[in-house]
Amino acid sequence: MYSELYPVNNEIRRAQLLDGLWRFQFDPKGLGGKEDWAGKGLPDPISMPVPASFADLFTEAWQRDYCGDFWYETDVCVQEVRPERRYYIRFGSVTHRCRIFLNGQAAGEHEGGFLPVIADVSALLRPGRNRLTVLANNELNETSIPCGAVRSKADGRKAAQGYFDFFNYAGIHRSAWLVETPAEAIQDYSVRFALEKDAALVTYEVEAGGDGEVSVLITDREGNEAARGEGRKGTLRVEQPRLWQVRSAYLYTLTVLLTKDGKTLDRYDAPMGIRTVAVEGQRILINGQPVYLKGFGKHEDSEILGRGFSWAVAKRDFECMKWIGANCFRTSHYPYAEEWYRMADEEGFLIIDEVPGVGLMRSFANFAAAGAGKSNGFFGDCPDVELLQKNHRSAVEEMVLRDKNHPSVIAWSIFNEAETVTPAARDYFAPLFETARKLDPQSRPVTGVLEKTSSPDRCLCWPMMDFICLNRYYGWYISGGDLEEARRQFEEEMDQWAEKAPGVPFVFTEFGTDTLDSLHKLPSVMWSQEYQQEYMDMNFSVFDRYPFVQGELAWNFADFQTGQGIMRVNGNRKGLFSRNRQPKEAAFAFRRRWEQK
Ligand code: GCB
Repeated sequence: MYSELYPVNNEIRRAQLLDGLWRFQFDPKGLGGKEDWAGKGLPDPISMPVPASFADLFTEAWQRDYCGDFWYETDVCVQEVRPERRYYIRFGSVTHRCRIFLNGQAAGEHEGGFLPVIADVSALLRPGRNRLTVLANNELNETSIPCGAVRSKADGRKAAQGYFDFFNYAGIHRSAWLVETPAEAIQDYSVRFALEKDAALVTYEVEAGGDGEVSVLITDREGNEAARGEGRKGTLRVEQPRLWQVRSAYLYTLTVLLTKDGKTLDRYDAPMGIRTVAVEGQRILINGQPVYLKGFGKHEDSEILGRGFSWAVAKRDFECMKWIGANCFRTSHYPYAEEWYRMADEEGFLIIDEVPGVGLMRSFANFAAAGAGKSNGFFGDCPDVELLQKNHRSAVEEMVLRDKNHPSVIAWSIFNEAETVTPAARDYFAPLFETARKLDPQSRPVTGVLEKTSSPDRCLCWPMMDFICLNRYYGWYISGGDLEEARRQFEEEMDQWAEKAPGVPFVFTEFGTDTLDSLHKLPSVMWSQEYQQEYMDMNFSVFDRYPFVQGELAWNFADFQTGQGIMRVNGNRKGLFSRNRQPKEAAFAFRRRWEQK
């Protein structure tokens, strides 16, 4: 695996941003390989912005719903190529899989659409103009995550069918870079913390190529030295530390230096927040203090861009989340662009970081059937469970490697609403939980998100979890329109959990109602603004009855795009904010509650 370090520019490293207007071509017949489009150039390209999903830029349905191979191409220009340097092409993600070519030569490939793609192009890059080509594919199947299928239509078109409730957006969703490092470079680092009365111990480990000497330096916000050390591993002492606190972040700078014979070979600077995370009894602790998680399950989703990253959208989302009094979000249902985590580090937000382990359940529409407790198996009859698990494990490994140093990340989520009631599911998940535990230097809690079928009497996977995440829709998928009956059923289940898993914190990672911002009705009906509020009040009163409930992440932060169907009105409308990030009425009630909580 290549270094996942986020690209930086300094006196040694170069990171050239390749975002902009690229050339693009759909390849429904899969001709590009045979005709050597990578070698000869795309025969009939149109222009395409990067980063963005391609789907919502077009005006024709076949383009929006396109499923299959598609190509991107651009020129990468460099002044010189030096033998003592290494050159990498790096994408924040390409959805769902891709192959990279430089000047017609294969440079790398990646499976999975939500984590970085890195290709070493040192041997292929030439001074002057280079042609960078990406062959991408957005088909879904049951061996890669997220899971889904491809249906072939009579006219030869393919249609992606996700076993999940979000639009199957695809494209180059995150920034593209040409990264240049020295040949002997800093590859990776990790930090973990222990707090003493008036000091913090920062234990670090650096991976670097060659036999150069490593030193690390911690500086505070004013640029004063807080600690310094020599060697590839060690423990540093920061006296009177300013801790990274929830919604009150303090970031030091960690500088890693690689030197040889007094000469600096490489340098990497990164923000560093000093904080600890632990689960103790029924509580989640940040810096030893209990924290109640308030916030949302989100999506990377906005008008026009689809799932493409935008600093402006992210900024607006953080402002809305601060306004409403949130302190946490889950990256449902896949790891987000790294820039989200950098902003969360700065804003003091907590993140439950989730792999795309979604759709691992056989049911007519996973979210609906699951919400009503009607799933039936998956791992027993999935075509190649070993390959699925291998891809799932790679996603866990890459996510932990990428995100392990972010103070905002407080937990890893291994799946959303998977089948968890069979021994096959338990055998499938146990090693994935293990992988996250083994790789995380900060030993963060590991969790998974349970839907209704994963009930206290049937779920076999909750004992793997450090805290238990529940998605519950009493009053929507269950007893919709009758909140009294819904409350009764909800409390019945909670009483069972109280008995089954005493001493474990619970976090609600989903609860919500589809709500149209245009609909008012008295007395309330499902889909109205009034119903959303009454539903939320009922949920809040249940959460407040059970002291082991340690968080409430509403579904969803904002309305978001899904596939078409009889269940969705141009997307999922469970947002507390509309898709263009304006509050629905219930958002004000959340704000009042969260200001107090
Ligand atoms: C769920 C899923 C989520 C759906 C949501 C819903 O349980 O985890 O992806 O969007 O329900 O609104 O149905």
